[in-house]
Amino acid sequence: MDKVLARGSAAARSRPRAAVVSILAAGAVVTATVAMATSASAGTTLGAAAAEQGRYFGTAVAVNKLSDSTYVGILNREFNMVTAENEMKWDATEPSQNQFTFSAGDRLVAHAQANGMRVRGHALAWHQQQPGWAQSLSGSALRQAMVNHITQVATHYRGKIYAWDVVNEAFDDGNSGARRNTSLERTGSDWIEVAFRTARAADPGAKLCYNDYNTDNWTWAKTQGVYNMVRDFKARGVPIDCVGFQSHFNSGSPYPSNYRTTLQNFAALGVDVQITELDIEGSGSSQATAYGNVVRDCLAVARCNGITVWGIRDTDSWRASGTPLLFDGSGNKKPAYTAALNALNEGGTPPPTTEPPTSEPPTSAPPTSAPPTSPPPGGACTATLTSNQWQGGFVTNVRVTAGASGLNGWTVSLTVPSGAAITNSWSTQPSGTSGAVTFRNVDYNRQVGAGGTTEFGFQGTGTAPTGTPTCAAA
Ligand code: G2I
Repeated sequence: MDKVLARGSAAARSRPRAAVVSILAAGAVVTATVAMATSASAGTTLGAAAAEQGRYFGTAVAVNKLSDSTYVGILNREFNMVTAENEMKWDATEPSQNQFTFSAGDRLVAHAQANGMRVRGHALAWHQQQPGWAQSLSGSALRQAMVNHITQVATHYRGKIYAWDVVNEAFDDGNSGARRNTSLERTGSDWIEVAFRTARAADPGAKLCYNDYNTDNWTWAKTQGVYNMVRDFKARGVPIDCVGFQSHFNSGSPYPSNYRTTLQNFAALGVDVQITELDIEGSGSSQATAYGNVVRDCLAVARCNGITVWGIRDTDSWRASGTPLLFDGSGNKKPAYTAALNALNEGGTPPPTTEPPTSEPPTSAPPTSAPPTSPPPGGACTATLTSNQWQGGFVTNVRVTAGASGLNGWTVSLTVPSGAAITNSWSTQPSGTSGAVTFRNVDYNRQVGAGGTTEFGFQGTGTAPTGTPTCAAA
């Protein structure tokens, strides 16, 4: 990681270049040395050029190709972010329930760390590429399996992932703008926010993204559906940090002229945006133009963190016949490569922070809840419950609001109804699973400022608790 960032732009951006300039004045030749305030120096690879702009340039990697020297040569030379094309998906990491295999994903993380690259995690919860055992589950059993999967995988990779695609492709194609009807959706419409809260609890340092395709055109119903969900999540304090735009472009779903508008509008919700699976079918100058446009659009949006292409050579692509990538089958740079590199070197709007992070991710979670809408209560704290009940199970979110003195540790006590049992919880340590249960803060949500709020949650079988729990300072 350090290697790439060292190649990056801090010095280049701030260092004025000395140039020897000949000036013809009044018939005399005067040679003067002037300091020119130039833009950053041109990067000669995608990764270096992106780093000059405070961005990354990544690719999807198939781990079984790490023995192909042409492939690895391009990977190590050009890219400073990697995504596992398949190796961190549910079917790959949990082939039998609660038995995890991380070997292929671990190989990619090791390769990335050894070569100064960061890693995007893909994907924790998705209706596709589920193992057979998960495909046969439904309702609370599937919900619980999803929560366990996210917890185990995100915990295994804790501290090593730049951003996770927590939920992938949960919206319908077509004109409804509605959520996709999947077995996950049928566990309760809050499954997406449960997934995000679970991921935050397991790896508080990773950015948490929602990732989808056909969300690039601002006028499309699917784009609007995702936008409304993200707006709602931000308003309610669901821990979402970023939105991934897969950007698989072809004649049926071409690069839209309003792409930049889409990125800007999402960023204005207070999330980062990332281009996560870029490929553009075509060839020659039209393909090159589209690649250049995508790069310029990302650079124009301060919160666009970077771009990942979905493979290295055309022959590596899931859509190989559409020749959608930056290198041909022999590993030669295509016109699209040159267009992307040139667009990176043109520069754009700097990101909000001048440099990408150079240190380990923070160990405490960023705030996840919205500011209070009412004045702080008189006592130490109050707690309110919001539950989603389905047949046989429930998810309860608890919002803790600190009183005028703030909190340095807290407990919330309630009674789980008879016959019900807690099966999983996040952002808290419960004293038990049934009857009278006290929930204690975890490290990262111990402190709550005066009038501030924090949230935790739990999932269970049976009937959700109701009423107003007792909240106390600890
Ligand atoms: O479909 C393109 C991408 C759309 N967004 C989510 C991505 O995760 C998805 O990636 C593709 C991979 O590029 C393919 O490589 O996801 C496909 C599965 O949905 C991947 O294809 C699978 C094949 O279906 C399997 O038969 C094969 O065993 O790749 C596997 C490994 O080669």
